Amino acid sequence: MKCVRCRDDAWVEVRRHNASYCGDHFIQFFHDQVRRAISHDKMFSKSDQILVAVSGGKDSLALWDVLLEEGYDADGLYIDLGIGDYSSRSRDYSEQFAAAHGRTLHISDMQQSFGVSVPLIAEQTRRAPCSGCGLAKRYLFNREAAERGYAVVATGHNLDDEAATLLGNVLHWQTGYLARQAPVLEAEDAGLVRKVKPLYRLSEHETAAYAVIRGIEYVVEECPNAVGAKSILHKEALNLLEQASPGTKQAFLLGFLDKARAQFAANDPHELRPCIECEQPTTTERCAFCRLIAETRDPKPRVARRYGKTRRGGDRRKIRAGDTATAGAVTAGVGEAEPPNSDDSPSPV
Ligand code: Q46
Ligand code: ZN
Ligand code: ZN
Repeated sequence: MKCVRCRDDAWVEVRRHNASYCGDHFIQFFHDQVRRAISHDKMFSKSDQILVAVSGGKDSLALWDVLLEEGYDADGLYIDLGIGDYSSRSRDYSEQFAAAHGRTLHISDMQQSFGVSVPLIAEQTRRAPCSGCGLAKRYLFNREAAERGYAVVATGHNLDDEAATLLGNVLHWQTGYLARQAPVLEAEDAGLVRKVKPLYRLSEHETAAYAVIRGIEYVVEECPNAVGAKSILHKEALNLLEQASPGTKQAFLLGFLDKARAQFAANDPHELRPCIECEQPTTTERCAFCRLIAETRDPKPRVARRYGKTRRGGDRRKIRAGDTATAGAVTAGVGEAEPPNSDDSPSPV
């Protein structure tokens, strides 16, 4: 396999473009794709202060690296979710990257700020960990960016993430989420900061290759809560299609953005107002994050259900005094104006 630009030995194959590149030309290709996304979707300019949502993984660190290489003014924000060793290691990689590049990494520590962690939220509210986690991340990225005066939040969502999210949303016809699945979500007066995804034209394989070639050290292990998530199944399904027909994922995502998204967006009116507790934008009186924290601190007792047999042999639900569970009926957050991947799927940054 030879590089299509210089005929040297190729390191990375990009089948959907029917091309292979040596290390140097792959880095050029990667930059070209990021530049194209930024200009095509008018994401930001050199005068904007950008806050990169950093998780310590390959995508977010590759994003931060490419933006700095392109001359953008980009700092990082790491949210410590309190997920055991995984959080400690990913925080270390994020801090190492910031120190090596002489950039500011803001840290938002959920335990310190709110006295909760993702595992505690999951345990107390009996929601899937990724549900509370995704909601908290969307809330905190927006709030930290707004309070610190950043013009835009950039996340490391890649083509695989976006195509898998789209597939999940289509399979369940989540029209509200489809309306708000875009490489750019505009700022809104109510305190919603602009969100952008400059890597949405690059695959997961390509962001990993970029990180390796650039010598970026990142946390390789997955969050323990990612195991068994629906979005991984959706990625596998799309990988099968991609293998048989390179370009399928890109055609699926870009076709949606070009031809269908506007129709969903036109039917998605929403009005934002400040949360009565934290003043962050929400569509409800008290935002979903404030409700989530309150519920974690003070779980609502709820009658649990046990199953018994009916005379026909079917299941009958029996209620027993003293059984408890939580309602867990917290819906979208700040948040409400932007889509989670899905309620129980990982939300990478
Ligand atoms: S960190 Fe959070 Fe992810 Fe872990 S709990 Fe799920 S959403 S999987 S990208
Ligand atoms: Zn080359
Ligand atoms: Zn609130």
